[in-house]
Amino acid sequence: MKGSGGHAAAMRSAAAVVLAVGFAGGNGSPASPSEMPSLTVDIHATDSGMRLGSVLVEDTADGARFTPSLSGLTAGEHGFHVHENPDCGMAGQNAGGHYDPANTGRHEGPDGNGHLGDLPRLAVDGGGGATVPVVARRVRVSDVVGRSLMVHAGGDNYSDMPARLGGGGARVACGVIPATAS
Ligand SMILES: [Cu+2]
Ligand SMILES: [Zn+2]
Repeated sequence: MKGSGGHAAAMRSAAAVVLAVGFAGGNGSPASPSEMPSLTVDIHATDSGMRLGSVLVEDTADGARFTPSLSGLTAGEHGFHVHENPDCGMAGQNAGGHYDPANTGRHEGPDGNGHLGDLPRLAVDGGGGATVPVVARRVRVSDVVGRSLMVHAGGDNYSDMPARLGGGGARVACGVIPATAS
């Protein structure tokens, strides 16, 4: 029976919180905190501008999950990052650098402590399609809204050595991440 009084008190204060939130919310705002935020990013080739598909970004308990539905890429692994600016122009150069809100200046991949935008490599099958989701454990959807998503020509060794930024080279496909999630 120990603690039952505390439980009752907790129930009362929880009820008070619900009441307070109800008043604060006023009439109308359809907040549904049980649903994880998500958004969809349309991806285009940076050279031709052709639409290659999209990437669904969702929060999960393990971090942000990026689920690609892409075609028209080259087979193999590709560097895949969140870049700073919501602009894919100039062959992707307008997107700026890897998103790095903590100003680490380091490319260390998804399990490092460098750029927050360092996502796991994107796997592309022999037919040029990408459908395998990746999860970036340090990232939340709210971190990446209003940025851009980039696919590089080459892979990513999650290091600045021997080549900077994982060595992925050219920016072949890009999409602007919407400014708000739903
Ligand atoms: Cu990149
Ligand atoms: Zn990086």
